[in-house]
Amino acid sequence: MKKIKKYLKKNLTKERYQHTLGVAYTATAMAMKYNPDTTNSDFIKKAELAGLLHDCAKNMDNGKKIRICDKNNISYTSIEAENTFLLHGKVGAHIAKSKFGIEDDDILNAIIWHTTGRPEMSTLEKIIFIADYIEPSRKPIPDLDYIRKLAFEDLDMAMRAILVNTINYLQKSNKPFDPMTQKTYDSYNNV
Ligand code: DGI
Ligand code: FE
Ligand code: FE
Repeated sequence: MKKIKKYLKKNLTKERYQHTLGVAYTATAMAMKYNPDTTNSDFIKKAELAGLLHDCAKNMDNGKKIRICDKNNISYTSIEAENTFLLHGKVGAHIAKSKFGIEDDDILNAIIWHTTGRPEMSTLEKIIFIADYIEPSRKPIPDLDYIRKLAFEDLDMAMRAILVNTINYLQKSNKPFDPMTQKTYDSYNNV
């Protein structure tokens, strides 16, 4: 944990580091609420680790992210190549694994999918996706405090509310959709 925080402090902007700590403790609190096995705190620890590492590649320069993908056989789409910020999850998971020895697939997937989501996410994946959106230092977004409450009541309702906001935001600002963002949205609106 110390080594990870040191890396983050060095490689992230001050604001991004602050956001990261916010996601880590929000995810920790959510994991306390949604822990599937209350005889131990493994799940809570996983949420903290995934929260700490989810944006570890966020401030990396674009060329470096692409080089890391190419070197390590991490595939990416043309949309990801053109909007390289979409790659910070995949590259972040690679750093989590190669630099910090994280092998747990649930943690790695939570990092990989935290920006676009994906259909049929695990509880940990949902927690990181939601914590990323609601952590205390997030700038005000429509319905934010309503979603903060939902997050501790019903994970899927919180997911749906965030996806609706995200799709609206992307449409309004004419940003290209990653097909996975659309797929995630559709999966929540056909239930
Ligand atoms: O890294 P963070 O800023 O903490 O959060 P994030 O990784 O969830 O990224 C959030 C941004 O990603 C937000 O501005 C919405 C945007 N986003 C999510 N899905 C898509 C997307 N942007 C584009 N262009 N396309 C998407 O499908
Ligand atoms: Fe992110
Ligand atoms: Fe984030």
